[in-house]
Parts: sequence; C-alpha cells; structure tokens
Amino acid sequence: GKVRAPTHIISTISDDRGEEPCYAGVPMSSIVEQGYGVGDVISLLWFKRSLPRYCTKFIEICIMLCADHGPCVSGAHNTIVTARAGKDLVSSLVSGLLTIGPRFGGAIDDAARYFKDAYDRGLTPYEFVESMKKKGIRVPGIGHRIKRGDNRDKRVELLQEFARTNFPSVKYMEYAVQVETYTLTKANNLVMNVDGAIGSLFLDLLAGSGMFTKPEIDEIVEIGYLNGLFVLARSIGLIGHTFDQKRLKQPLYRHPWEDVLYTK
Ligand code: Q5B
Repeated sequence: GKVRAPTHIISTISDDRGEEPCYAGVPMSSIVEQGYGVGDVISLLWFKRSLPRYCTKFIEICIMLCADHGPCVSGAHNTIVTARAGKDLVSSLVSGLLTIGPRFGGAIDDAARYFKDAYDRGLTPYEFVESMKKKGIRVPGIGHRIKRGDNRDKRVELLQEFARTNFPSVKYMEYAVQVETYTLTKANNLVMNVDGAIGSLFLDLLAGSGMFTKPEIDEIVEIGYLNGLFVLARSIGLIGHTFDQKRLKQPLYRHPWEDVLYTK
C-alpha cells in the first residue's frame, strides 16, 4: 500500500498551498472581505479559532495600550542606543525586545500563572502575597517604577473598564485588585501594572468566553502565550523609536561620566 514519507515539520496554524493563504482554515479573502482586524488574526494564528468580537477587541486594546511607553523604559532605551550606533532596523528592534522579561513587560504569563493558581486554590490575597514573600518571589503584575497608589496606570484602568462592561465574568481581575489592595498597604508603588491587568483579564477571557476547555486553558497558561501580546505590541513602538533616531540623525550615544559612580 501507500507509505507516507515521514515529514520533518508538523504545522497546524496556516497553509499557503492553495490559491490563497489560510489562517486556521480561514482564507485570506474572507479575512479581508469580512473586515477582520488584527485581534481576529491573532485569534486564528495563536488560538486556532475565531473569538467573539469583545475578545478580539480586548486583544486589540492590549496591543494599542502596550505599543509604547516613552523613550525612558528599558526596551526603548536599548533600541535608541542601538539605532544611534548606526545599526539597522532589525538589530535596533531586537536589542529592545531582548529587555522584555520578568521585570519589564514579560511578567504577564507569570502573573496569569500565579493569580490563577492562588484564586483556584482559594488563597486569600493575604495568604497569596505572604506565601510569595516567604518564597522570595516578587508578585508578577504588581509594582511599577513610576506609578503609585495615588498615580495609577491609566492603561490598567482602561482595560478594567472595558472588561467590566464587556466580559461575562471578571473574577480573576477582581482577585488581582484585592491582591493590589493588600500590596498597597505595604508600599505605595506596589500597584497593579499593565502586565498584571492583562494577565488577570486574559484568565477571565479564557474562562468566561466559553471558547476554551479547561485543559486548553491550562495548556495556554502553562506554555505562556501572553507575553507575546507585549512583545508584539512593543515592537510597534520600538520600530517607531528606530525611525525617530534615524530621522533625527542622532549621533553615537555615550553615557556621561557624571552619571556613573566609579568606585572600588
Ligand atoms: N517589591 C516592576 O520595582 C518592578 C514587588 C515587591 C512584592 C512585587 C517590580 C517588579 C514584578 C514584575 C512585573 C512588570 C521591577 C512591570 C512593565 C511595562 C512598563 C514599564 C514602564 C511599560 C519595579 C522596592 C521594594 C522591595 C521589593 C518590593 C517590588 N515589587 N514586592 N512583589 N511585585 N514587579 N513587571 O520600583 O523590602 O525594599 O527589599 O519586579 O510585574 O514592565 O513603564 O517602566 O509599559 O513599558 O524598582 O509599564 O515591582 O522597586 O526593586 O526598588 O523594590 O518593593 O522587594 O522591597 P522597583 P524595587 P524591600 S510593568
């Protein structure tokens, strides 16, 4: 009989063999003609399904809110220095992207993991935060260099407002808010940050939309899809910073001696 030659790659998200490319089985002409947005494309290529409009709108809001946060944050700083060293777009972009991690922008997956585990196990915010402290782990999604209890992050408020109006349930977000209420009693900078807001709200999207089974949710949280939202979004800003530096013909950056503590 017929013997199928073994393949070296398995792929399940897209196919370019026909007349037009398909994303998760949806042809490009449908994507364009039916007015799909970038949230729909992310749904198809990352989650392999079409999600309801409020979910894709939420994804798009995350992308817009995280696209940039000024020139002083870690990622933009690296990109600016690299562009000023005369490097090309891709080098400038990746040098900024490489700063995304547990402290900067890449705490979304861990925020989702820890908030989910704590909520599902019925831990009170006090028990959760204190158990993290005992383990010496900073609560992902909590804390910011410039935002404070009396100067909240507007992006967090906008995400929460959208979810409270559009999501069927915001139980994980409300739990994260309770965690924040407790951490704010410890220090004024321990506010919920944009990573914590996206992490907790994405749990609500996954659990409340009815579009994912429990094993699928566990797999998404375990693999860690959500930092991808920040990586994708911030690429927009980092590319902008590269063009900005080139347009401004900025010279090689050298950090001033006065701003370094030389010590033995
Ligand atoms: N402490 C974000 O730290 C930051 C604590 C904590 C318990 C916490 C810190 C942190 C978790 C990771 C996270 C995402 C490093 C942040 C982002 C995108 C951005 C960025 C932008 C954008 C800030 C002072 C004292 C110490 C610490 C304690 C701090 N955080 N305790 N849980 N989470 N958060 N990252 O201000 O007793 O003195 O030793 O790691 O969620 O990246 O705009 O810049 O869009 O670009 O440097 O918004 O919170 O505070 O390190 O001086 O700590 O607070 O243990 O206690 P800071 P530190 P003690 S959003």
